[in-house]
Amino acid sequence: MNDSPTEPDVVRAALGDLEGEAFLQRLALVRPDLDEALAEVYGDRVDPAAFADLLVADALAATAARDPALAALDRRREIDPGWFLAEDMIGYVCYADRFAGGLAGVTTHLDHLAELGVRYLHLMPLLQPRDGENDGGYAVADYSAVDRRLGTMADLEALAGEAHRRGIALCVDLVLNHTARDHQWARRAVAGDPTYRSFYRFFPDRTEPDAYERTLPEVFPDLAPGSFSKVEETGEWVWTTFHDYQWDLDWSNPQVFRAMLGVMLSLTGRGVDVLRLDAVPFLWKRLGTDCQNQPEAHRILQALKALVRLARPGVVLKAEAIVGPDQLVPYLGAHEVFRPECDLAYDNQLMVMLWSALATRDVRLLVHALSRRQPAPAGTGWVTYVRCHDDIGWAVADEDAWAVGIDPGAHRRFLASFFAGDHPGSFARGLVFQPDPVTGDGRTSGMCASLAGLEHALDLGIPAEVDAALRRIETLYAVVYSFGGIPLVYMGDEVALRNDRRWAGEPGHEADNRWLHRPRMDWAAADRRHDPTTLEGRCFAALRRLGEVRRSAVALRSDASTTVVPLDDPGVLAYVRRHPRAQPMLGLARFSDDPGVVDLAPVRAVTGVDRWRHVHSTAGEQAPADGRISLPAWGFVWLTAD
Ligand code: OTU
Repeated sequence: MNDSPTEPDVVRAALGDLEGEAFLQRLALVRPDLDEALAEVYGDRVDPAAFADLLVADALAATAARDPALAALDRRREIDPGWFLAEDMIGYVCYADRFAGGLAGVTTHLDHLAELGVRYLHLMPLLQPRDGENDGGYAVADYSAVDRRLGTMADLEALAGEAHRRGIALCVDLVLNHTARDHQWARRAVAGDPTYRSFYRFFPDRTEPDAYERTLPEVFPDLAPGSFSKVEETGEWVWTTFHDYQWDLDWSNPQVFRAMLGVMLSLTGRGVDVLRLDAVPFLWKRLGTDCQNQPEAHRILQALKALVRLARPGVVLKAEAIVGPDQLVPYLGAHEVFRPECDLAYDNQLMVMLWSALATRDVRLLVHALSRRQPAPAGTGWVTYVRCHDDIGWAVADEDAWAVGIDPGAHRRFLASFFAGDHPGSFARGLVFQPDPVTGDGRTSGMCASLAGLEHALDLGIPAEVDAALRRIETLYAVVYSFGGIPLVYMGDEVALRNDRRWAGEPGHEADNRWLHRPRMDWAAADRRHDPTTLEGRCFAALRRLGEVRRSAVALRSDASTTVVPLDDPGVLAYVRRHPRAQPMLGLARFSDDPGVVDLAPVRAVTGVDRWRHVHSTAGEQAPADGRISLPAWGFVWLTAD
């Protein structure tokens, strides 16, 4: 008897008739994508069809072991594949320990998230990292165990179960570009085991590293210069894009692919719904390039997606690719021919452009950059955000800046200086992260509230400045909640948490000022969230309300289209959201210290809509009259076609 996992009898024996039939249908759907991708990437190393069979067997075994409750969730999501693009998907991201002491603590704090309407919870890296410095958990020593400081796999399963009962999807980081140098694979490689030596990229001397470095940018020029590190035990060099303790995996090795697939199947088997795929642009290296966004990196993701669709049809993949817009949209499958790849990607560009507009009080760069971007392909979406655990890299495309008459280099340097509070008149209180002595560029660390001026305003003790800072925070989040994508609240922003001034005091953090914006949750502050006379109460009420309104607005779904409309006033961002099942909505956000009146004629020209009705705004009811609407300083309005 042929026991190939693609034989109907084998599949039915493993899964039963009904589930077996569904698996075979999915296999028929994804197998062409899988074969094509594997042939291109691994065709010279293995027989692609035999390798595909092996992977399908892994998928079959994982499907057979699927928990019935998770299988039921898969089924529901197959029926409603746009589940994660819905208007009620509101996200929250936190470190389990800094939010609530660990996984069990997160489970008991889900009520706090429920108040914000959260239906998507991203927990920062939670697998067992190396001891000592571990880049906030992005140096994994054991993919099969939960970080013992956070809890156990059983705690993770319990958390996923409780989240599902509350309708919350759980997102977890998967670091697939590199492992810690303390991982078993790396230890065995250093000990000379040929199987594991081929998991990494070793070089006997500097010849090849030097050749690669001629075109490789540095990710952490200050913390960890270069992209290769010396292996003390053997005297060789190993590829380390990030820190010297994070060893890049060699994805040209099919065994690496299979091992990581195993990790994905196992994590999703615990109830994880969304995998945040860290640093995906770096998976493939090619001499003479920047070794990012190579075609093979996309092929690898397409093959992984095909297998996830097969074994875990309800699971979503989120790309973390902090790259330019033209390089970014392909991670959502947008190639010449659409190829399923990741379902979600971070909208890094919107985030950068919002902060740029905040500093300059001018939206022209934002409008230009976002107008020319390709939309997310049907069935996929963005994750929109104001802040995250990383620094803000001032990824302003040269051509976008020149197009609106700005010198890109000077603008990037201005932004780094403005948000460090160095620029005259700046209200921001951040720090420069990784100043690059070669380019003069720098990135920015800091919490949303501190970058938006709250710390500065409180120090000045001027109530009007405090109001302005709170309105900036609300307006940034209003755009992120309505622009198209799953809005992701960064832990603490809901109660206007400021920078952690003691960030450098924790061992292993002193050299990395991203810890400035990775505070512990201040539960005393959070306890004031229902008191409207407090900062926390004002901020929390604003974010909660944004969520409530979003949940009731079909046109704010992630899969509604977004059209940015240039206005005559450079201080106002206007965007129209359209969905076949709803009236169009119009979002207006004012990036200016002064109130103003906006002429909506350009919006009428694009939409044909004459009459707009108030839905929500910073300050009271605001309706247009005679095709004009007045906006407060640093305020927003959401309108719907009447
Ligand atoms: C990611 O970021 C994580 O978000 C960081 O916290 C990690 O340090 C890093 O990976 C290493 O695991 O360069 O400055 O295009 O920009 O993966 C942050 C993607 C980073 C990279 C991104 C990376």
